[in-house]
Amino acid sequence: MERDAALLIVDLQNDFCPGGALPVPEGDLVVEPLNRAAQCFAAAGLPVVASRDWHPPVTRHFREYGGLWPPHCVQGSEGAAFHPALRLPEGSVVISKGSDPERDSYSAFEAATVEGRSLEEFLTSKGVRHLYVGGLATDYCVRSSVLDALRAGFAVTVLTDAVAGVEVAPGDSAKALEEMRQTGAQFGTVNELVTTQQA
Ligand code: VGL
Repeated sequence: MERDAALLIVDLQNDFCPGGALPVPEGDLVVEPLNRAAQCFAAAGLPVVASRDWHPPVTRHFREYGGLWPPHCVQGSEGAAFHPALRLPEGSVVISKGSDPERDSYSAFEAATVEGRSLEEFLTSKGVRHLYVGGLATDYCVRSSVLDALRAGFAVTVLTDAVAGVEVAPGDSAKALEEMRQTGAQFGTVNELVTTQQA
């Protein structure tokens, strides 16, 4: 990776994995490649950011209150915890989103650090210009985060072997990836990253 790169791991939480409240089929398969990617970024001294969905129990995001989804990732619950096999390197930054009960907040660019800094502020303060993105779900939070990153002027590489989609309708993930590509995202894989880094 370039010196101005950072890794964004989107919403790798229990509720989005098999057995969770809003499971992404095979969502847990992205844990292993993202562990390798995170290790690679940390070893290079580059930032690793992990976003999490962090909803209050009552929010318009949930079906019962007018939204699309069953309750998931409620603040402090087991479902909102990161997947137990996810290994975030020391110094990784966790950002939370979805706490405003009036908003869906799919995008990590709506998330904030514990100190209340936005993702964009954090990345800019670190001199980051190129974001590598993996996580869940391709057709919702990954999509929104990637499109916002491009709009904010970052170069974006989607790690295609480290994303998985909800697929409310079959083909949603492919459609989302195509939209990201047309908006300017590049595609890569964790394997490529790790191999180039070792070379
Ligand atoms: C997500 C659906 C609802 C996601 C969040 O993380 O992609 N998907 N809320």
